Amino acid sequence: MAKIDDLRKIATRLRIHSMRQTTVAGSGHPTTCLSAADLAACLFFSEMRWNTKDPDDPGSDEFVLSKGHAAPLLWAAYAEAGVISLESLLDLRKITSDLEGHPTPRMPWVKAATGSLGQGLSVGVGMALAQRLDRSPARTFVLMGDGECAEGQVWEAAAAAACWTLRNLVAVVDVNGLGQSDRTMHQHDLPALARKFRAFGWEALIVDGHKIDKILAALKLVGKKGQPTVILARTLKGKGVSFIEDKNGWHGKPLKADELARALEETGCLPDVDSKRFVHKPKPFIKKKVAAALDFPRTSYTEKTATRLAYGNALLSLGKVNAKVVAIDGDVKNSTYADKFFEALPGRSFQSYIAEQNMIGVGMGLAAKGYLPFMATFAAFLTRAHDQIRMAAYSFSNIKICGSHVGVSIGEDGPSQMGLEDLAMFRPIPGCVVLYPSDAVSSEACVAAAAAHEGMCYIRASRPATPVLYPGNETFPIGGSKVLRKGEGDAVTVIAAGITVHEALKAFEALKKEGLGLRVIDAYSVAPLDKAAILREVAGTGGRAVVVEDHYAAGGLGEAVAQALAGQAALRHLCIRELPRSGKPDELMERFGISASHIARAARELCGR
Ligand SMILES: Cc1ncc(C[n+]2csc(CCOP(=O)(O)OP(=O)(O)O)c2C)c(N)n1
Repeated sequence: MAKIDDLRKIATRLRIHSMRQTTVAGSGHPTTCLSAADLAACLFFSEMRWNTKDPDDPGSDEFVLSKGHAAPLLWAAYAEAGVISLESLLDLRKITSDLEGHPTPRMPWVKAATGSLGQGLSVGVGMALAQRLDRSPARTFVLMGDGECAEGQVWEAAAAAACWTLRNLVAVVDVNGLGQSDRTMHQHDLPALARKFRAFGWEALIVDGHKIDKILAALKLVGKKGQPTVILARTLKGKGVSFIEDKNGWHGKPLKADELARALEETGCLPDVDSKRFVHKPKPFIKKKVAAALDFPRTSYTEKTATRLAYGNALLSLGKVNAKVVAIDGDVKNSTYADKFFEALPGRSFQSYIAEQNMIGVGMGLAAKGYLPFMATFAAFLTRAHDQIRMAAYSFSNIKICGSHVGVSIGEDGPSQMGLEDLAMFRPIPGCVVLYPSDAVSSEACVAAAAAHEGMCYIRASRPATPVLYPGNETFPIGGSKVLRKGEGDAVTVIAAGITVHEALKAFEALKKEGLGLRVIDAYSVAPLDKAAILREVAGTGGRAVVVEDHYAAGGLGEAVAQALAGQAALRHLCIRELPRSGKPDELMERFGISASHIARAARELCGR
C-alpha cells in the first residue's frame, strides 16, 4: 500500500505544480491538468519504463500528450522525475522557456507538437510501429481527452492501430465529461466510448481515474490480448479543488492568487515524497545499426516518363540502400507508384488506407523515432491533412511528402482530383522545402535531395508523361534552378516549373521562328526559390518576365517570383484563375491559360508585339 500512498502524494504534487504554474503565467488550463493528475502519476511513476537521462533511449517507453493543453501537468511530471528543475516550472509560457503553452519538441522529451486536438493517437501509432520495427520491448502511451475523441482522426488512428495489431500502444482517455465550452458528446457515459473503441478492434477497460489502485490494475492488463488497449478513466475536471471541480466555465482559466490560496488550503502544501525514486528505468536495449545511405543509383531514362513514376522508382532505389526509409500511402500507391517500394520492401511499407490525416501523424511518429518516412497521395487530398502538416512543422518532423496528380494537367478525372492549392499550403511553412520536378531525371534527384535534407520536404509530382530534359547525372540542389534556354538578345524570361516547363519550351520554339528570344528557367525548387538566378536572368531580358504554373493564383510559384522580383520587372502571371473541369490535359491547359500559346502571347504583349 506504500506505493499507492506515494503515487497519491505525487499526484497531489502534480496538481499543485500545475495550478501554481498557470497562476504565475496568468494563463493556461489547470482544470485539465487536475483531472489527469492521478493518471499521469501512475504512468510516469509506476507503469512506464523510461530513461530520465536520455530522451532518445530506444528502450524507453514513449509518451504523447494528445490533450496538449495539459502541458503544465507534463512539465510537472518531468520536474518531479528530475528531468527539469522544479524552479523552471514557474517559467511556463515565457519566451525564454521551452516549457511552452502546448508541448513542442523544443523540449527534447516531447516528440511531437500537440495542442491541435485529435492528432496524438496517430503520432502514437507511428511511434508504436517504429518500436515494432526496432524490435524494441518499449511501448507507447497516449494521454487523450474525451472531448477530442469527437475528432475523426482519432478513429482513423484507432482503426489503423487495430489493423496493425499494435499491442504495444496504450491510449488513456481522461473522461472528465467536459470540453472547452460545454459537456462532451458522451459526458460520463464511459460504456459508450468503450463500445466505439471495441468496435474499432481495441481492448477497452473502464476505470475510476482517481483511484490509484484501479488505474494500476488496468495498466497491468494492457497488451495482454494482442490488441491495442484503451483505458477509459472516469475523472472530474478540476479534481481536488471543490470550487472548480466538475464545473463548466473553468476551462482554460488559471486561478487568481486568492483562488490559488483557497485551492491550496484544500490540497494541502506539497506532500513529502521523492518522486524520482519511483521512475522505472528501461531494460537496456540497443538498436541494430542499419544501412542509411542517402544517395542511390539512378534509373536511366530516355522515353517520356511521368514525374510520379520516377518518384516511385527513386523511392524504391533509396529504400534499397537506406533501411530507415519507410513508405506510407493513402490507397493510391498504384498511382503514386509507391507500389514499387511496397512490393519490394513490404516490411517497411504501410498502407494507410484512405485516411490522410492519420497518414501524416503516423509519419510524424515514425520520424520522431528516427525513421525517414516518405508519404504519398494525390496533392488534392493532402489538403485534408493541412492541420497535421502544420503540426508536423512545429514538431520539426523530418518527413517527406509527395503530392501527385497536380493541376489541370491531370485531365479527364476533373477538378475534384486536381491539386491546385498545394503550393499555397506548403510554401508558407517556414523552412519547408518545396520541389517541383519537370522530368524523370529531376524527379529522382528531388527524392535524393529530400532524403538528404533534415526537415519537412514536399515533392509535387505530375500525372502525364513528360519528355526527359536532363542528362542522368544532373544534380538538383535545394534552392537551385536551371536555365534551359538562353541566348543573346533574349527579350523575355519565362519562369516555369513541372508541366509548364514543357509548355515554355514549346513557346520558345514558336517565338524563335518570329525572331523573339525567350529565356526559360526551370524553377524546380519553389521553396527556397533561386531568387538570385531569377533576378539575374530577368534583368538580362530587360526586366520582362512571364511566370506560368499549373496552380491557382494565390500562394504558388507566381507569388514567389513576384516577391523575389519585388516590382523590379514587368511580370505576367499565368495560372489557373477559374474553377476547372474535365477535359484532355492539353485542352485544359489551353482553356485555362497556361499552355505554350498563352506563354507566347504574354511574351509578345510584354514586347509590344
Ligand atoms: C482541433 C482543435 N479544436 C479546438 C481546440 C480548442 N480546445 C482546446 S481544449 C478544448 C476542449 C478539450 O476537451 P477534452 O479533449 O475533453 O480535454 P479536457 O476536458 O481534458 O481539457 C478545445 C475545444 C483545439 N485545441 N483543437
